[in-house]
Amino acid sequence: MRDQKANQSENWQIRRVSETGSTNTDLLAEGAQGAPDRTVLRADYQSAGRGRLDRAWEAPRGANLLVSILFRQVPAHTHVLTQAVALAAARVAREHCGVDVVMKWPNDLLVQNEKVAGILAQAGPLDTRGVPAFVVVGIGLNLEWAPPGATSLAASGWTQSATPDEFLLSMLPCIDELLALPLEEMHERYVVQLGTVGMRVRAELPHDQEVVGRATGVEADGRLIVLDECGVTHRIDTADVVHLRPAVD
Ligand code: BT5
Repeated sequence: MRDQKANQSENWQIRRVSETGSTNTDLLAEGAQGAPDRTVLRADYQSAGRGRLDRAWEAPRGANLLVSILFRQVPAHTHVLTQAVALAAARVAREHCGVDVVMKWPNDLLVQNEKVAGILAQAGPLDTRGVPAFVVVGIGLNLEWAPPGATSLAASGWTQSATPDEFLLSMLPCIDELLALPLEEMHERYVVQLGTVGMRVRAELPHDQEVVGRATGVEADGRLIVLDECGVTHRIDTADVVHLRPAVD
C-alpha cells in the first residue's frame, strides 16, 4: 500500500493512500491512538467502503472522492459536523464544477433526485460527560463514476472537471468557514440547501416502519419534522428518506 503525505496545511493533516479497506475505519482506529483534530485520510480505492447501517459504498480506483475527516472539536450536536461537510461539498460542486446539487436529509447530495454523494459519521468513545472524544465524517462523492440508479458530477454535465485531490482541497477551507459560523446561521444555511423541506416524503424507519407526509422543517438537533396525513407531527432521528414529490398542501 502506498501511503504518502499529500498536503500539509495550517489546519489540516492530509494523507492519501492508494488503497485501504475503509477510510472511516482507519480514522476511527487512528483517533483511538490519539490522531489530532482535522486529520484527513483520502483513498484512491476502498476494498470495504461503508455506507450507513453497514451497507457497502462502491467506487472504482481513482474515479471518485473517498475521504474521511477526524474532528476533535465536537459540538453539542454532532450532526453540525456532517452538515458542514455536506454543505462544503455542495458548494464546491456548484462553484468549481458548475453542477447544482440538492441535499436530501440527513446528508445525501442529489442531482435531479439521483444520489451523487453520501456521508457516514461515526463517533469515537464517549468521555465521562457522554461526549465523543472525536467524530469521523466520511464522504463518498461520485466525480466520474456512479452505480446504476445514482449519478456522478461528470454525468451531470460538469462544466469543469475536478480530481479527487482538487475537490478535497477546495472543500477544506469551506468546512473551516462553515464551522466558524454561529450555530443558528449554520442551521439556516443547511435548511436552505435542503431539498427535503417542502417535499412529500417517505421516511423509512428502523424495524420496517415508515412515515409518509410533508417534511416541514429540521430541528436544531438535526431531527427531521414530518407532518403525516392524520395531522400527527413526527420528529425523526434516523431514517432513509425518499423524496416523493413537492407537497401541495
Ligand atoms: C451513505 O450510506 O451514503 C454513506 C456513504 C459514505 C461513504 C464514504 S467513502 C469514505 C468513507 N469511508 C467509508 O468506508 N465510508 C465513507 P447509505 O445512505 O447507507 O448509502 C449506501 C447505499 O448507497 C448502498 O447500499 C448502495 O445502494 C448505494 N451506493 C453504493 N455506492 C454508491 C455510490 N458510489 N454512489 C451512489 N450510491 C451508492
